[in-house]
Amino acid sequence: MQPSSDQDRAKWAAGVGAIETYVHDGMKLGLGSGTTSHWFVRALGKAVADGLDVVGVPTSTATRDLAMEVGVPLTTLAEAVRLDLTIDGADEIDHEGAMIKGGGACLLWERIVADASDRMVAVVDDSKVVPALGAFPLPIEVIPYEWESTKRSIARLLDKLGHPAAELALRTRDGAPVVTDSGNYLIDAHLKSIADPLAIDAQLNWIPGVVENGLFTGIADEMVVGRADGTYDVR
Ligand code: ABF
Repeated sequence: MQPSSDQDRAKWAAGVGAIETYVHDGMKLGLGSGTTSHWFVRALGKAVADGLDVVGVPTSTATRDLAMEVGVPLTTLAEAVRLDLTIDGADEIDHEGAMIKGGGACLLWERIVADASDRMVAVVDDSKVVPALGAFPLPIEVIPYEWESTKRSIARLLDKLGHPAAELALRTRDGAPVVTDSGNYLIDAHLKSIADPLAIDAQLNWIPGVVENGLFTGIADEMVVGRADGTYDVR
């Protein structure tokens, strides 16, 4: 499969750039989710076919299926214990490396795998790099039980943290709630501009019913930014 649009070429360039820059024989890798990560996984499959010796832990059932299709050997965190590196996409990333993730509904597994990794590298096309996070709605994974009450608690906390008018919406598809790989729901918080990502990241998960949130602060060590002309740079 070849990238056919400018944005796909930029995503592909980021995935290939991450392999060229960071991946070598013997590594245990976290395999991200979303279309950019999937270009990375396809390129990794090609490198494995050419002799690269790595194993991966997928961050979603979709990435697991793709890795199996393209021949990337898989393992689990139970077996690998620690990973050398996770390579994963983002919906937005600021210049310090703070990210919004979860637009693809995989944030919980992504955070678990990143947490078990010595290093995390974000792969993004250049449209994802922003001066301040928040134009992309912040995904918050909640358990289905009494989710409306959890949503009200989220609204109260966001109000306290400087976002009084945050619009919160249960993510739906074809009129039904989107269900994550862990059987949970997602609430998308439209915050417009997030002044203090660290405070929100730190406090959201204290709310009973919130499983994880998509603000990943202090997790990405570096980013590979791809461009439509097939070039990339490492920041
Ligand atoms: C994953 O996929 C997510 O955390 C993020 O939500 C999304 C980015 O998707 P894409 O690469 O398709 O833009 O990385």
